[in-house]
Amino acid sequence: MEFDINYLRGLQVLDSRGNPTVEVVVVTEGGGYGRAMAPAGASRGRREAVDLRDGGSRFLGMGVLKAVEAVNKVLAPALIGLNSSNYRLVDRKIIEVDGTPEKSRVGGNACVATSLANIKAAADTMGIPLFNFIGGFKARLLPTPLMNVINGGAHAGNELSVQEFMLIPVGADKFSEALRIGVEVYGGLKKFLKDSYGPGAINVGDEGGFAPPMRRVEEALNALTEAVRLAGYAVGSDVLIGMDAAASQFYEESSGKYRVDGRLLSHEELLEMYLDLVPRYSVAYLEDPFNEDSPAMYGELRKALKGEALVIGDDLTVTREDLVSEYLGKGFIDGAIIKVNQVGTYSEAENAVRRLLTSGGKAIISHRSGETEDNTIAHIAVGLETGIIKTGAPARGERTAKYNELLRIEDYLGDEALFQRGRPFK
Ligand code: 2PG
Ligand code: MG
Repeated sequence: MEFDINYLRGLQVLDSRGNPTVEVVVVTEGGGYGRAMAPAGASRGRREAVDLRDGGSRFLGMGVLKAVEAVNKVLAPALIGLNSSNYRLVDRKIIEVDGTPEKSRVGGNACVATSLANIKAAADTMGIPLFNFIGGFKARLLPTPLMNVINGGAHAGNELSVQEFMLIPVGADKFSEALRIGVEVYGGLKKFLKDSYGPGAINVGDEGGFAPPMRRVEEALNALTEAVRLAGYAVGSDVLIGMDAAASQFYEESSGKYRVDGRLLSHEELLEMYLDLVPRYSVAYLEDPFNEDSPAMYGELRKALKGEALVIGDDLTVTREDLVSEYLGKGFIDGAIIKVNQVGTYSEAENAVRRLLTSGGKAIISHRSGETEDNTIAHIAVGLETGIIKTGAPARGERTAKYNELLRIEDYLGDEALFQRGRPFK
């Protein structure tokens, strides 16, 4: 049978931080070829799938030879002979042979690379782009990009507590135009930071955004606002602003408070801070505004915002269908970040996306801070028609790999391509 997997092999390669990661190649009887690489997060939710790392001194303990061995000795024998296009069955087999809730036996890194390589091999066997395999020939919606242009938190060597400051180019009719706006504002920001903070301020962090020596949330928001103006656009209509606080990272268990801008804030004080910033800076998107053990606070914020900005879970929801369903149902969140490696297999991530989209929620297909040149998430965003993608600054190859693939998909779709001007954030 041409779709049957007849070759499946893992390899240790490097990610964008120079850490080892798992690559998997799948080939089908019909000659379909799929290759995928596992990304890696720095600010990880506690309930995420666990990556298998070797420990010891080689690669500073970050090696993945154990995970690669699990691909070659555990997953390959179980999957060879299965029909790759029946990817839900393939993923179920991965889950079954791993047998742990957090994929800790073969490793989440082994699982995600295998699962994604499999769908790519199936698409290639059919001779169609991956986004068509995922969403059929009706899939034609290009996503609005959330572009992280100022890096802080676990992604940068500066003192910003908030991890990501994003620009959201909504005043465009096409993905490529939105990307152009993003690139121009990124350029404006570079100039502003250099002029205001000196040349060291344009060094970049893990996701290609600048990592200026800032201390306060408002400094970053002011810089973004200036950058938008310098590029000739208007904040609020052409460009909106988003923040991923990744608040678990600056939450102190001991005091039960958040360390932000050199202050210790209670849950309520942090909520007040967001309520103050949102209208003043056209903030339309707030991700992980509270620590992952305070879901009800997300609900409080969402209620108080009255739709002015989206409240989005990431560490809170870790791409699990049960968690997105629960928190969306309770009205705590407007939607969730989707990272295949948080949950371990493509079909589990797809389940979370479908649950969100069919329940009126937002699903944001996302990269990790540790990435590779793998561009699969571009196809997942278009295939599942989520309308939103988060994949970093328009700089550094592992980030532009995704943007460039979206440009190719837009070009391939031609007049058929759809883009929602402003829409995903109303
Ligand atoms: C996040 C991600 C990606 P990391 O928190 O949303 O931007 O970071 O991959 O480090 O978890
Ligand atoms: Mg996040």
